[in-house]
Amino acid sequence: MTKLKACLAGKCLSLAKQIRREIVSMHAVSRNSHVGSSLSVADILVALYFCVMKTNANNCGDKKRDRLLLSKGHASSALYAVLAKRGFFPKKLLSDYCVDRGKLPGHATINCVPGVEVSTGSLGHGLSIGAGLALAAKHDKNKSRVFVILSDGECQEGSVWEAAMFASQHKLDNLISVIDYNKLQGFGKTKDVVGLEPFGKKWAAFGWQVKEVDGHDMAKIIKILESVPFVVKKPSVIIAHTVKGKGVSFMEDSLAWHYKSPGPDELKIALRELA
Ligand SMILES: Cc1ncc(C[n+]2csc(CCOP(=O)(O)OP(=O)(O)O)c2C)c(N)n1
Repeated sequence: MTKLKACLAGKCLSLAKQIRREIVSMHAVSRNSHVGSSLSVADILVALYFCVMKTNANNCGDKKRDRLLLSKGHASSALYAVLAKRGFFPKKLLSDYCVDRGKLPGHATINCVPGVEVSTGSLGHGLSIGAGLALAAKHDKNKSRVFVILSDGECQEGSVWEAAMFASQHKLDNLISVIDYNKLQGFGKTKDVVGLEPFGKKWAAFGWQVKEVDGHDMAKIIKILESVPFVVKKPSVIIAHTVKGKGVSFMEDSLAWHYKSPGPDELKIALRELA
């Protein structure tokens, strides 16, 4: 890795820590669920918005921008925190997250603030929307790319696989799916509910080019995201191995923190660990 790349990855790691601090603080105020889901995906979002995507606060309406669809829309606190840090809207709005009359709903909602591309939260829709946007970009001979972040539990839904077939049929190499594979869903371990393995082979069988990565190793995430499409005329999928609740010891890999939100003492410990 060059010195410059190492420096960039280091900067992103520090940004991800700041984002995690915002996330736990937002959940402590709103007392909303899904803090673990947001901590899980923080590194991926930082890498995309700060290193990889051609998207910024000034090109929100530009047809040629890269787009990010957070299909696991219940992790909206992570998306809002990253968008605020990237300058899409003032950071003070984060205190509006999921509170009465607040501007930031608990599931990612289009038009609530600049930068949210699509409303999500009903799992299983993001990849279809992404495939449609990617196909439209191809028709327009527009080089913009569409990144869709899926959760593992969501990949149990048939609609994901319909979109996967459609994308390879149409050779959508401008569509990139990143799977936040934290191995926990709402009611237990993914492998005990409906197992996904052999996961990579399934995507490959649906015509996607597959790579796997440690979803918390910033340098590796950036490197792999920068190398898309992996193959011309094929959609790319990155299976990112992650830990739900990453960064806060008592939230890590704990089903309870899919639902719980930190009280004042837990917030203090979490912020200390994320210092
Ligand atoms: C279609 C649909 N069914 C149920 C839910 C309720 N729900 C919210 S999060 C979640 C599961 C979360 O697990 P996973 O999808 O693996 O995401 P993670 O939080 O682990 O990233 C469920 C079932 C939903 N949002 N959408």
